[in-house]
Amino acid sequence: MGKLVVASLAVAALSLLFGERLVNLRRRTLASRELVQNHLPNCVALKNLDYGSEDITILEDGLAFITTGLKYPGLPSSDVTGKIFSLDLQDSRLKPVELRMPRNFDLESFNPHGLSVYVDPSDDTIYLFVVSHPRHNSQVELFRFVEDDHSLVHLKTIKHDLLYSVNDIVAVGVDSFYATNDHYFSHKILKGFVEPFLAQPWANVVYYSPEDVKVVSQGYYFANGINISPDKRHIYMVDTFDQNVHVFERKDDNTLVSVKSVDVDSLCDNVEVDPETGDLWLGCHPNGWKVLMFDPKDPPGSEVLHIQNIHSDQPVVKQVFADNGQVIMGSSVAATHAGKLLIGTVFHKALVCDLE
Ligand SMILES: [Ca+2]
Ligand SMILES: [Ca+2]
Repeated sequence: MGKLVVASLAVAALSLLFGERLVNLRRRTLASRELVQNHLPNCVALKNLDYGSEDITILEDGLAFITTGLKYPGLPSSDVTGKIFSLDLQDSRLKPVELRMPRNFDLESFNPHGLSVYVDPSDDTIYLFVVSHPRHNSQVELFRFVEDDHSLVHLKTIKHDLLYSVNDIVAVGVDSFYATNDHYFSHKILKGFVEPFLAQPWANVVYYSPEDVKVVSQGYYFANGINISPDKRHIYMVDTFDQNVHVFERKDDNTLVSVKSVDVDSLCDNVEVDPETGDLWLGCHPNGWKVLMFDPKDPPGSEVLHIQNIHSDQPVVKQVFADNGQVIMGSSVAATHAGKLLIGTVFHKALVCDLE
């Protein structure tokens, strides 16, 4: 049965049967609560990143990669084309550098979203996996990073029927990864109007390798950020609308077994993992309505959460930064290195702050 037929039948049946439950669920998915300002010292906006910095990841040596210029249906965006930046956190100038893209790559339609970096342990080659939405489709672009001249070599474009509404990925090999599909539908209208109305847990996590592609976990409202523990044994996935971080154990065949979920009480987006402590860092949206109904006079705020001891019986979830949107709107990612915190956003600026 086609997805369109599923949509029509489901709208009719569910609105009759579960009207009230859906209203309650939507209320939770767009939750808002009183946001008290909680700022960090010495925050400055990073240069050249004024049109979003949806995803950021930092290598162990302090080299950060940043996607910018996302165009996502229903959210504010600019006409500026998508780009990838690097930022060396060891260099006190803290100046993001635009990575030179290969000539054979279609820059016009590049629409970068989630990203992940894989460093090949055999030769230290740095592979960049970037989710892109050319013409609102979903595909993964695989690049090799050339540090000497700040450029990217395009290796391949990965498309697959199971990669239909990809938000974020985490690489686990030179050409394998886990990806989140944030929606069930890929069509703009169904995705933007029908699916939010239905509010069903139809999002999933997919494992991809050239030999094996499969859904490895499903039943989420909005599968968003995904990342991996430093020992590579666990996967963390954020369900934004359910306000949870899900913890999975990886099996030998790359399937995932659910271990637990941790309530974060905010609409979190991407997740980064500290390579030394294994702590999780989350960029979150404290008010979903304000993101969707964007009004510069009443802007959406930003919130950064830090989770310690996630595998223990009592994980500690702590708010590290909060702003009502006057300084930074729509935080989608937070990542740390050597006492610095980078905060990226869906469509606004990126900040670097001192943690103490
Ligand atoms: Ca990511
Ligand atoms: Ca995301």
